[in-house]
Amino acid sequence: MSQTLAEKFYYLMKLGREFEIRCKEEYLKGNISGFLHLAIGEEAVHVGAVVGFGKGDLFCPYREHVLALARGVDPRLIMAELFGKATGVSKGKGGSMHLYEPKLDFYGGNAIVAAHLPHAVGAAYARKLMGEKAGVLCIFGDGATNNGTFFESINMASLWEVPVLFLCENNYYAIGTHVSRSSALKDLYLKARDYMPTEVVDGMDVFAVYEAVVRAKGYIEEYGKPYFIEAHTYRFEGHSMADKGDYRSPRELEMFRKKDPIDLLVKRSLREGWLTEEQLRLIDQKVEAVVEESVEFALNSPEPSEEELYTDLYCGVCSDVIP
Ligand SMILES: Cc1ncc(C[n+]2csc(CCOP(=O)(O)OP(=O)(O)O)c2C)c(N)n1
Repeated sequence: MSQTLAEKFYYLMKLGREFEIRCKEEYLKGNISGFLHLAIGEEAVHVGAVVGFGKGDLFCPYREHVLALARGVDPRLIMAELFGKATGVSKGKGGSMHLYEPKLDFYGGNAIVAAHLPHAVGAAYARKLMGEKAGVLCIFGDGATNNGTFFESINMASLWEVPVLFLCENNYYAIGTHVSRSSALKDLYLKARDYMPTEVVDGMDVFAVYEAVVRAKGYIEEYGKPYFIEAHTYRFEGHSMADKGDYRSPRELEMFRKKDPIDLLVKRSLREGWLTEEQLRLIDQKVEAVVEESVEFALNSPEPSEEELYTDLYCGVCSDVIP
């Protein structure tokens, strides 16, 4: 079991890491524009949570490439979306912050901090009304817990008893503001403790995240009620490509780099005999090929047509404007 999981975790975390390193390169070449928020350093939370939760709806914030990959969204369609191409997962109209794949119950990618929390509660309410058990996984950052919609959402989820797992990814920063300068309560799980069961996990340890999420999923399925996890993690890059992240000291960065979630998984897997050097090398080769193929696909894909500007809108108003 641990062996199979270790292999799956390593593949998805490494895919997420290499995919994002390549995104950074393509952004610098000018192939990707707009916003680009990387999750390098946070792969254990994203992969552990998505694999652990399994079936159910997934709502997430704008730092969602690795979450989409872990969910099974085709890497080629994600890369094409980042390139703004018609073949992209959101037809090239969403970009990095708006990856969306309803076929996989992936409703993530939201630009407005904490705006997806009420959506997640609404979806969980709908699931409950339909008599479904699977529930909803809702991921958000530490900064989001200072937003009014956070408190409204945990209140309604608790009051209505809906199956939603709130997963707070505490990477200590909201853009350049440290959590100690924005939150009166530094232990973020305390904000939810009076409403639902809470726990804190080491977000650099993919097994710890996975196990906590499996536990939480069992709870929300059995009782149909919400649950809250705070995962401690770190982003190695700036907030977005527009941010160097130099409000953090080299010492702090160094300290967290020693806890690189992929390095930790590799060391543990070799020590426990779950994976060999040879297996790791083969997975690396596969990852390299998948990333390369996704860039080729994106480069060779067409731009969206002009008519696309008028599709997938909320109402028919724009149909009068089509040239
Ligand atoms: C409602 C709202 N307020 C402010 C912003 C500007 N903004 C974009 S990202 C961000 C920081 C959010 O930090 P956090 O929730 O911790 O997520 P992280 O970037 O660390 O993953 C802010 C304030 C926004 N997008 N939406």
